[in-house]
Amino acid sequence: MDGKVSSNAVPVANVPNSDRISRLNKQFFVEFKCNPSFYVKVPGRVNIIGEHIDYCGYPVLPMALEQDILIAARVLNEPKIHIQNIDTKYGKYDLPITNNFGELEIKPDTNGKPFWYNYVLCGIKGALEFFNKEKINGVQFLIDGNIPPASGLSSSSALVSAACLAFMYAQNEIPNKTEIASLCAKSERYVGTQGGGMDQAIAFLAEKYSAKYITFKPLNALPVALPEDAVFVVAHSLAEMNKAATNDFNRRVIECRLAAKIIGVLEGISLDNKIVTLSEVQINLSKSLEEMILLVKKHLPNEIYTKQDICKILRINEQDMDNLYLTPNTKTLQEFKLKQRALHVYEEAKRVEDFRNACSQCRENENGFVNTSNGDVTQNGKNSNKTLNILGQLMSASHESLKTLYECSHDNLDRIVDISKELDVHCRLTGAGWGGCIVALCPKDKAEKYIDTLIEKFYVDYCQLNRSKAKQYIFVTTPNHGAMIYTN
Ligand code: ADP
Ligand code: NG1
Repeated sequence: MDGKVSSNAVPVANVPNSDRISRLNKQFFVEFKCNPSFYVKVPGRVNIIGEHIDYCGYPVLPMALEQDILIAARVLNEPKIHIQNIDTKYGKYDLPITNNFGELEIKPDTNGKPFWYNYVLCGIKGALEFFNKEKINGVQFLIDGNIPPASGLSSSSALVSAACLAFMYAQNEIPNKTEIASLCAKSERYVGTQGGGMDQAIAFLAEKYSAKYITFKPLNALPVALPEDAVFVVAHSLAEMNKAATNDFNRRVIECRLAAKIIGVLEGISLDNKIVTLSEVQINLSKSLEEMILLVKKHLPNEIYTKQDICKILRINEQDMDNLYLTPNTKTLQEFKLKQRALHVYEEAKRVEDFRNACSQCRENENGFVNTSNGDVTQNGKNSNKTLNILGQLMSASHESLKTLYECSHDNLDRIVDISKELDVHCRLTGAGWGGCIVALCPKDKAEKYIDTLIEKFYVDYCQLNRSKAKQYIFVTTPNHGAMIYTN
């Protein structure tokens, strides 16, 4: 970074004139008795398909939302951090930075749930570790977020990423998008979860009007043109789940690690004691996803594996297993589902490829006709119905797999999926799950009826909400751009 601005740098623009910025300025003055010197904005995201596979090394297909985390910031000449939130339910936090920046402690509350400002500290810790500066400026942050929290729309990563970006800019650094995305993926793990990097990647690499096909190693984001005659509807299940407060998320991560290790070992790959992902094993074996599915069935036939079973296969003792493969919050687990998790991952990775191919095969040419990959030229409407159907089926299959193989759905999510099916609309849970939101692919001409039906049948009848409240929980979304810095 070193002060140079690369062509891939996070964009800097003039401060927009908006009610939200005015409100933030007023509150900033009340809290800190001065004006902010700059702002950063980082969007949430909805993942269209490719769930729980980023941490296994497989590509995913998200898009950025309109909802975001906006930070108003001021640079301080002394090494202090003051963090406040516009929403008073999030208390303030003050920290003098000691000389030893590496010791910024990020600890949860006594119930193991992270404090909200831990996510901000993750971002700052990442930034501090990244550059080697003798003099570090302090910051005052006032945070305003409107991404539904703990709902699979990546509020936590937007908060980590915004804090990291703002802290870097306060040190006069304008980071490169790919570098800061990787840095934030790593630094969010200080909160305790072993995420794969999808959220931070789309937060920085998103572009307006297109979803992104994101690959890891190396990190890259290619545009995906979505069908023009459909919209994506996001609906909240009214159940929230903080990923870092339980071990459900990390359990899945380590189950995938163990499955990868066992397949690798039983296929005779020399892996030492390294952690490998399911995709690294596939690459190492030079097999297709279909062949990997067969290998899962061959090498992982059991419904349940105990710790002893796994140690026996890997020829290690339980202490080695704890130290080499488990996270602090999964060391007490005794039973693991390896076949189910690995099957989901390989099949979901295949669905992402199929989804992307279906999107690219249905491109309109200038004549209003559609060129398909097999050379057929068909009339737009007819072909597009077929594509929507393919995409929809893939989304429904993804949900079914997350529900049965990955066991990360929730009754409310399944209820929304069932109501959607009655209307022939395909949808799936998005984000980590166990609550949160669904994303539905809905033909444009059906969207109004679909939203009305969900309001009536799910929010009003099933959840007993009134209609006007219900409307806050469901929205149509289009792809937004990624993170920005605003200054005058
Ligand atoms: P998500 O799927 O939204 O990323 P997580 O469970 O990973 O959910 O993180 C949610 C947590 O992020 C919240 O419990 C809260 O601590 C923090 N958070 C999200 N949005 C805000 C906000 N606007 N202000 C303060 N903290 C927030
Ligand atoms: P959400 O639930 O939106 O925070 C999490 C992970 C992603 C990915 C998805 C499941 C983090 C920060 N995010 O997203 O990396 O694994 O679950 O696909 O851990």
